[in-house]
Amino acid sequence: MRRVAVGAVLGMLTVVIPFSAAAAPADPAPPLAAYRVAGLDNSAARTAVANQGVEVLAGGRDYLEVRATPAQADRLRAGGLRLDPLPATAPLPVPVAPGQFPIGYQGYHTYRQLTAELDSLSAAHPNQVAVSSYGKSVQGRPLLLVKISDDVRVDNHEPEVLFSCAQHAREHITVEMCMHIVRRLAQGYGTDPAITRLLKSREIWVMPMANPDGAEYDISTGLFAMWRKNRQPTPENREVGIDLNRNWGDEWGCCDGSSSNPASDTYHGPAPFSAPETAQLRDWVNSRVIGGVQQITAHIDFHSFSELVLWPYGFTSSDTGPGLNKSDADTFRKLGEQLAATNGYKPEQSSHLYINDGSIGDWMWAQHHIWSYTLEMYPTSLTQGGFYPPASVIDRETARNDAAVDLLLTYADCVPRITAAPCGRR
Ligand code: 0X9
Ligand code: ZN
Repeated sequence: MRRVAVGAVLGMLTVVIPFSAAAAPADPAPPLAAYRVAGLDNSAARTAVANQGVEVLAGGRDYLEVRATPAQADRLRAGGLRLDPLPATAPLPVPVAPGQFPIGYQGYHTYRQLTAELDSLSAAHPNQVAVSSYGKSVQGRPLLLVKISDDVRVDNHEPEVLFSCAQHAREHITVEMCMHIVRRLAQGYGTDPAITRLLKSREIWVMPMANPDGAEYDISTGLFAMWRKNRQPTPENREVGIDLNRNWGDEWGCCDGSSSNPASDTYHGPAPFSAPETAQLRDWVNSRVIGGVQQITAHIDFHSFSELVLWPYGFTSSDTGPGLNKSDADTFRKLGEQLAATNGYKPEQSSHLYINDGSIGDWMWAQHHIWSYTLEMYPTSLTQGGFYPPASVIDRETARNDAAVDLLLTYADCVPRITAAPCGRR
């Protein structure tokens, strides 16, 4: 494996971008630099920047943070935009060993550490925590599934809630979020009355690492690879990886909210559900339809970074769309705003950030009418560590979402009651 340090300085980090030997390109990859693009005060402006092929890392009310080649940066400037380079503010992290998190990051879980901690949690709480898998990744890693309830052996038709994490490889803090949920709920059962009540009336599912191959690849050198996609080879074009959150089958590739270029970080794959990681997650969610009724009523897909609460649709800038009427949109907004009030994130419809098609949230709603939110965790900027905040923030930033998690669980019996709308399905 040949490694090319491109010297892309990203806030806290200098990033080393790896190339597999098989994929060694004739020309070195153009250097990427990080910028804050200012003055983007509407979704159309942000989507236009995203469609230049730059890597969108984060976004807010009137800006995006991107990585761009010099040519892309010149094009954006020529279009009248202001690009502020994001400065390097910290030295390169010190690696410990290939496949391990660097110094300062060891509170994060590798895949192996994740399975070990889940096993010990289920051994300590055998009635509350059951660990299984819903399939296998491209490279054969079991896709981990955790069930949490008052008695996990019984399927008793209570409202079910799903939390999924780390569809995107480098968003390691989301793995910690899912682990924190499992730990807090398991340990709180029988000791914390509110958690005990929730576990007695809900069945909770957690997928702590939806893209294990990508997450492991991201730390495979001992430094961070800034990897986002899965690790699925696309042999004919010598690229690797599908963006799982562009590979879902609702309005897949419809709307310039993803890329058909296998080299892109938002490559949507050759077909909907062409990634085994999305296909098997889909199959598992479909399997929760029992007696014609989808048991899962609410869902959070955790991402980082930007500190946002997002809801469907992502593929259209319209507030309504197929199967999503005005009343649904009001409910999404109301609960989204209440979730955001608990953690200080910014609430908005997903497409209002930028258009994205083929996302998990759009599919969950369109296919199953699951109230699906995307939470973009800490921080808000590359200058605070971007995808790689130090492990010292994990406890604070995962506990920051406790109230949001509990609120979603609380409303899971009837989310529309938040707007006094009827509960039943249309
Ligand atoms: O673009 C994405 O996939 C997510 N942001 S990230 O920076 N983590 O890549 C946001 C997707 C939100 N989509 C919907 N909720 N529809
Ligand atoms: Zn993400």
